[in-house]
Amino acid sequence: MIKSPLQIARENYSPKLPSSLKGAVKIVEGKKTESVADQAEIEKLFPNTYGMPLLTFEKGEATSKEAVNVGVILSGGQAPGGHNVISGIFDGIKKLNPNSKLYGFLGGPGGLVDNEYIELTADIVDHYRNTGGFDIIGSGRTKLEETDQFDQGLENCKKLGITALVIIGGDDSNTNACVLAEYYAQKNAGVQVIGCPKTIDGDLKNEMIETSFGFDTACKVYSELIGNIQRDANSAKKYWHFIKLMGRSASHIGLECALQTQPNMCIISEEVEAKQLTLDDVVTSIADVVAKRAAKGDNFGTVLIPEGLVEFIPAMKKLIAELNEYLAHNEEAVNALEGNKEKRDLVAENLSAESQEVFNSLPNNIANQLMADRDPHGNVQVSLIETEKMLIDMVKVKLKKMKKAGEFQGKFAGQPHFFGYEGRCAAPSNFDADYCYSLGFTASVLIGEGKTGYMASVRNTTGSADEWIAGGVPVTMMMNMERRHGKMKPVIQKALVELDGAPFKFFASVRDEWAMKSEYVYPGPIQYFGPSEVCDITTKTLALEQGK
Ligand code: FBP
Repeated sequence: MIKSPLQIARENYSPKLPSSLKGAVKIVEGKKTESVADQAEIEKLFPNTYGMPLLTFEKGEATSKEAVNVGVILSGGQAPGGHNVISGIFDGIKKLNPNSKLYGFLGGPGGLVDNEYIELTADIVDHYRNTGGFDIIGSGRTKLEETDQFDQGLENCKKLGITALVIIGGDDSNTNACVLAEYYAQKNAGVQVIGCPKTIDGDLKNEMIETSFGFDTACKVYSELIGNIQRDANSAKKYWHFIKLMGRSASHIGLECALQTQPNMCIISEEVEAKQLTLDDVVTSIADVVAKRAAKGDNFGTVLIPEGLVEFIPAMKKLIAELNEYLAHNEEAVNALEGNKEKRDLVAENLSAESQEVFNSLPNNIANQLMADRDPHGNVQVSLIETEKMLIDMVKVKLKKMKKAGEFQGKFAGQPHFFGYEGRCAAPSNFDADYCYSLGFTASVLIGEGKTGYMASVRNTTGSADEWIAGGVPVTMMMNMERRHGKMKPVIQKALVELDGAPFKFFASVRDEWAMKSEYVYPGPIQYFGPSEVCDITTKTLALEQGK
């Protein structure tokens, strides 16, 4: 493989660890925990893993540990730093005992069930240190939730002598990891399960998990690109750039990128829902800013759009729920039809009058995209919906009307963009490289201490890495009951943007000014080597949340 000079230099980067993980580690038990809601139901469903104490690590006395065989799984979408979680686990279990072994299940959770794996030796791991991507073992979206899969997985672990699994994933994957931990504990199967918080979306966070890994790098990459586009916009002064950003339901990525780049507008889905805005309200708010800027001669600008926006517009949300329900039972009948028009007509006939009206008012391509295949969790694949193009078209129509009414004198030319895959496999920033390595190392300590049903946690992340607080959080602590596929299920509570949180409040206090001025910020590319205040900086979201 030909490596770039940066790749070669990054291979030699030593990720920073919290001081408690540097030598021998002592584990300190904190208070017993409770789930965030629905305590009685969750306790009943997780009799073996409910209520366990919080754990933190401190410097301790060296003790000898037996060798362990550990299996690791990467689950869901890629996020920068996954390879460092794996190298952290590898170094951590070798520190416990040099004869420990690490196996990687291939292609996501399905690899555990199908017994597809490789042994991750030093040669392999060294090759991937501080690199982006999940290609060391691949990832996948197979859900681990059936007891058949658990039993098959257990059999495969037994064959390899694996006594602990680390599942690196988002809220759904960690929910499933917790169910698996409970199942194995109940069976006395002798396999521990530890989770690790991954997702660029930033929606797996709470009091004990400050951020999911990958969010930092992905946002920095998107912000670099947005900054470049803004500089182009401010130079040519002829385009409005509509930039959709990944993040699934939550708008954390959009908000963070706005804080980093100061665009003219950033729509926050959670606010749209709270204010019960319609699609027309959103379009009008953009058209108003376009018209006001045009009045001072600025026929250009930037609008950031979270990828999940359509799901947060109440009428669209209702439409999507009806589509999910109808398609779940009638997918074959719809797919049997040849043309998209026929498909749309059949689907429309089976919607409520209100949803039918919304569905029929959408541009055809958007209606088609809303009918496309669901992901394995039954959700609309929001990354496939071209909201950015839809909004450009709708704003154009609105401005035409405004022109006729004498409310807009100017030009409007929209350029659509979608940033998602560009950032998910970028080389991890120093923050993600350090954070991920620490999470992996933390997982190895939890394994060495015989823990199960815990998620690796590293806190105080706006401080220097030395002062980071490593430990474990019982996954049941993050759970509540939610309706999924028509049934109440225990799931990790998804963290959406809080409208009374510091990041949003700050944004809300400055956005009107950003809308009219063109005081864009150009963050430039991630820096890996150089002054710490440039290279080790955290996200604005974390800094604001922690009052820094
Ligand atoms: P995870 O929640 O699995 O981390 O995935 C994040 C994400 O990048 C979302 O932002 C996006 O909607 C989705 O994955 C895209 O999925 P796919 O990779 O299957 O196209």
